[in-house]
Amino acid sequence: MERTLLIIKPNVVMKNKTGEILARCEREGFVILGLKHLILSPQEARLFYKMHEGKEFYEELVEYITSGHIIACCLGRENAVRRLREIVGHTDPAKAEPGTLRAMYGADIEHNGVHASNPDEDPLSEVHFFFSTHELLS
Ligand code: 3AN
Repeated sequence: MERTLLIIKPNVVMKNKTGEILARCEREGFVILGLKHLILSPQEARLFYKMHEGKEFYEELVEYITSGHIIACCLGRENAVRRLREIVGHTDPAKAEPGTLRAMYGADIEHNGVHASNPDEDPLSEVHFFFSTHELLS
């Protein structure tokens, strides 16, 4: 079973939408292999978003992801990485297909509500940023 990482970002956690989003993922055939509720430190956030360092939105991205509790979730199913990206939708909620999570829960491109691992950016290393092997269902 392929694994990927979903993050529910602070404004969506605050709106009490975590259960809805996880239920949607389960309906789409994902198994919740690991789940954590946490606040990232600025140092952790900088490390997690290291590939965006230097871009004009980097500081704001760090500020947003550290602004409150997030949910980190390891999800598994066949073709998990690509399928979750489809369900999450375009980076900019205004351009996301209706019914995708960013269209439903994102506010704008800077506050787009959820993160899903990018197939080109080592999804498993993102999973293990948050979870050690013994914390995940096998
Ligand atoms: P995605 O999360 O769709 O793979 P990335 O990896 O390009 O998008 O960007 C990571 C995060 O950085 C996005 N989820 C979004 O919050 C933020 N971001 C990306 N592009 C912009 C932008 N042009 N302006 C503001 N924030 C952005």
